[in-house]
Amino acid sequence: MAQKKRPATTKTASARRSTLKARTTSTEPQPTGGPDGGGLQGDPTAPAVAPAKPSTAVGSASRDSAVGLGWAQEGQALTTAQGQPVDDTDNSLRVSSRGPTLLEDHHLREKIMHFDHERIPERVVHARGAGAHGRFELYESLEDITRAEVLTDTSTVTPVFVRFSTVAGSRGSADTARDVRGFAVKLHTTQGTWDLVGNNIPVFFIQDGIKFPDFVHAVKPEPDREIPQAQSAHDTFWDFVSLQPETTHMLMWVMSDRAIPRSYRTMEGFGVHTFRLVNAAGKSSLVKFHWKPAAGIHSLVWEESQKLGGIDPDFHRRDLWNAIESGAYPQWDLGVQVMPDTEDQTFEGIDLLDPTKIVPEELCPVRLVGRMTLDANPANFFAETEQVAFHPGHLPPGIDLTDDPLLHARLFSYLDTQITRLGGPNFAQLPINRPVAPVNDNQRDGFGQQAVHTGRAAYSPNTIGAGCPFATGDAGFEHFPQPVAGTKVRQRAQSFDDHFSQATLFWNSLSEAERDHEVGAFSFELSKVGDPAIVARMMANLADVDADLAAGIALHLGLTAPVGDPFVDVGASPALSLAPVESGPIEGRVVGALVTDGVDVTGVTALRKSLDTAGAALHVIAPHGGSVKGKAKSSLTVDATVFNADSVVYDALVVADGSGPLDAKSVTMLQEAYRHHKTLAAWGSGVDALTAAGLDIDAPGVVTGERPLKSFNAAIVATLGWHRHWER
Ligand code: HDE
Repeated sequence: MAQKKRPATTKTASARRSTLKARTTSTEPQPTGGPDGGGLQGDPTAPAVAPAKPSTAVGSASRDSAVGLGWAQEGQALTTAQGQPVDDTDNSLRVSSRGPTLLEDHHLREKIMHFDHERIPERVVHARGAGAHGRFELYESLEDITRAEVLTDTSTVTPVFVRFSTVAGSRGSADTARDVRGFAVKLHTTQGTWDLVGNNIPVFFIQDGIKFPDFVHAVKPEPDREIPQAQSAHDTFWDFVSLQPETTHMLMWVMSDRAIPRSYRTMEGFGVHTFRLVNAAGKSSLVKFHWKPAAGIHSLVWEESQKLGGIDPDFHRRDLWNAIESGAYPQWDLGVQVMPDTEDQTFEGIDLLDPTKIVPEELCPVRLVGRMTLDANPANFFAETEQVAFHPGHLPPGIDLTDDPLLHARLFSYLDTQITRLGGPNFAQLPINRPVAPVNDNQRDGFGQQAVHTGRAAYSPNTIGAGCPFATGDAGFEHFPQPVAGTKVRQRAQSFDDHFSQATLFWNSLSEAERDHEVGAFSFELSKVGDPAIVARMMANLADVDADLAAGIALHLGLTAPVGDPFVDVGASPALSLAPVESGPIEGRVVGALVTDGVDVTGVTALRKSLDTAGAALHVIAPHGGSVKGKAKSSLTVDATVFNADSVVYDALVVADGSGPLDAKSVTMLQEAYRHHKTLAAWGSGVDALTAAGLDIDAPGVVTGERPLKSFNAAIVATLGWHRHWER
């Protein structure tokens, strides 16, 4: 997979610090207003009056004024929710020090009452997630095909909030489970919020939203025993998908390395559905949206992802947080595949309304137009990441929908689910959800109303409010006037019937290592299914994808592979493979250095510098905490000990000269990193530790040397840039 070629726009650490400062100082209430009845009075989270454009400061900074940090907590003294100073919060009011507690203790009752109601329902899907603030900058105008300012005005900096998630697990489940990842982007555009609520996989399991509750019930823990958590490896999931062959293409993706990403930063994002862009002349084009990660697309290996589930269930959340805190800001380029809006809405024979189909990049190249940078962590997880509410129908003028039946069901669902999850219809007023564009919507009252609306005219038309707010006509969002005619039916189009050709295309496009992983994943999952009839049905479907795939799985399961009837001549799409074609960037990677007393401190320090320059971090791992001694009074601070470190949390391991002999745990870590195809390096006597661990020091991805010269450190950086060494 080619890496991105665009220049980086990463900010410096000092810029990051000033962003943080801005976040903690923007406590001033903003002016409010609008024509009669339109403003939110006394709402300290309201944005400034009708800005023509959001601030050109970085996205997160302009976002901060809306989030209104500081408003919720003022002054130094502890108070009740009513602002009454609290004398003592450690002892309840009682009759004598060992007597009954008094109902009169309002502070106790208020404190416990609030605590009792701290939880809100988690999302029914995508419950487990992590978010970040950032900015989107357009570098190529799409004026030819859309009138949306966010895609035409290259001078605008659009604030964004992104939430990544898994689908099946509950809010406390492990990050690294095999699953699709949600990739939901809220862009606060000058013309209202644009939510691009996508996934890291470009297709979906089902073609019609009416099947979504069935699919989700099948993948979630089984209802009698509530087992298993965050896993598809169980009977009900495979029962459903084996009966629903339209899932086959998506299953190929979910059983691939895409479903166990190394990091949120190393995932692609996809809008999945075909959307429509409409230009100023009213001409419509069909588009698919892509996010291409600057850090490349990389994954874990299955054993690693399983172990991480126990060793660090927050692995992805932590990685995102740490990358942003360290200034290694995650970045993606926004790309569009643009296709003509023809009468049949197909492209090269592919039905663009079928969400189980991709348009291969080789048939329709992705045009890169802008860059998203995540540069600030949330100030409060609940207020922002948990309360953010996305909706695929939040679109500015110039971006529009198509008739994809999955998309239409989503348009209903997202608004509906927030009412339960966020407790009423006013969730758009929550700071994280408030548009940067001015809001004047005539909506009034309801649970959780934060605004003090003024004026008498909350209806339209009116004269009492001088006609305000008024509908904007052509300047507003106009639905594309697509002619529609037909008979009401419960039917799918015939052009949705092919469920296998692109599954075969996907298989054909994988490298040898990726195919091994695919076979391994199917074998693992089906080995957990208790009902042989389900496995047999699934094997029959997979035989229709590819004979080698079915044979490989059958071998693992001890079965005879069925004979299928796969499509022939579907070719391959090289863009679907994750196999890198060159060494890529290593920003945000973490290298563990195994050391003991006697270590070559100068060498470790030089390596740390080289990694730091490339944006990666080095952690010193020693048999004990504190520091380790080198030669001539030098020492190194220890970041992790062999007791609390594990190979799976590192991208590479090095053994420094002067270290050793290594303890059994360290030896296991080296062997595991080797088995997981990671970069290993050692210099001086550290090389002996690799040999003593039984590792082949001449194997690909193993860097050894006498001394940590500049060229040696550069070789480690370059080797790390390949991410994994599958040849081993
Ligand atoms: Fe969702 N989905 N979905 N989905 N989805 C939700 O909305 C739904 C689908 C996606 O970080 C829910 O606010 C239906 C496709 C993401 O907050 C809910 C259907 C794609 C997120 C819902 C789909 C997605 C959600 C749960 C079939 C990729 C997390 C909480 C018609 C293009 C957003 C919520 C976040 C969340 C319904 C299919 C992506 C229940 C009915 C296809 C990234 O409304």
